Amino acid sequence: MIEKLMTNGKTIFLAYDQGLEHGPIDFNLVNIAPDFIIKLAERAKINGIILQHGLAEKYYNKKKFKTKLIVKLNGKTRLRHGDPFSYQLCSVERALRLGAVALGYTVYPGSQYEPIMFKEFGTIVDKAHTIGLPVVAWVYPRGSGIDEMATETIAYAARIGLELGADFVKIQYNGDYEGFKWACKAAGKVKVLISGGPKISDYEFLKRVREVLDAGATGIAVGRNVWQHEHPDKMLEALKLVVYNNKTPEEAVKRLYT
Ligand code: FBP
Repeated sequence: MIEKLMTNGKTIFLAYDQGLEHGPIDFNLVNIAPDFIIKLAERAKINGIILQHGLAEKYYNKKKFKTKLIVKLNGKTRLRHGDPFSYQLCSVERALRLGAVALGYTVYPGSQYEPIMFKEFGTIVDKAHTIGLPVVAWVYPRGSGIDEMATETIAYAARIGLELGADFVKIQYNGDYEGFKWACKAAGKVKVLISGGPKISDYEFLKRVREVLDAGATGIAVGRNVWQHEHPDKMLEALKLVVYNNKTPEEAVKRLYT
């Protein structure tokens, strides 16, 4: 199944779980509509869309849609303070019924709740791998005293994905190219994806994507830099040029203006 989540050996997932993680502050009157985002992914023919179970149940039609569904099994809001803890909200069985072909789960290493999330994640990996479903781990080291954007922390996050049995590990990129090569090596056989973060300029974003791929990443699982774009279809086309067709950010950025 892992290969079915790739095109030319690379992966683009569209993340749309921010409504829970950040709240509607991320959305405008257009991208606040889940069906707008699902249709966007359908038109672009990317490798998958990441949804919480609530959105999947109401908006994802497993008989109709070709875009593969990744159900995010845990989640939290930004309203709660202190060390992050993201509890499992959706079972593997429910995700399967909703049409998921892969599962997602966030762990926050360094949080005082790390052991609970690691344990839950282990149970999910066990169940998922028994039935042949890949698991995507968001590994975001967070908690007091943790510099989550330090190169060493990012490489540690990648390694945690490998140690915990993930198939894809989603980590952050701090712009340290050599450091990211090390992080990708630390992930071993686990496929490395990056998150996009808050919206940045088109060129800067495409350049970051090029860099992580060159450093050894398999792809991206991004949201805001796509659906907050004025022309999200064009941004996805530009990303496909970089990710699937090995183009430079200079070549891809032109796609946004044609
Ligand atoms: P973006 O590309 O919009 O950053 O989304 C990636 C993602 O991992 C989402 O799946 C998730 O909702 C969000 O970032 C979490 O971001 P954070 O915890 O850093 O606020």
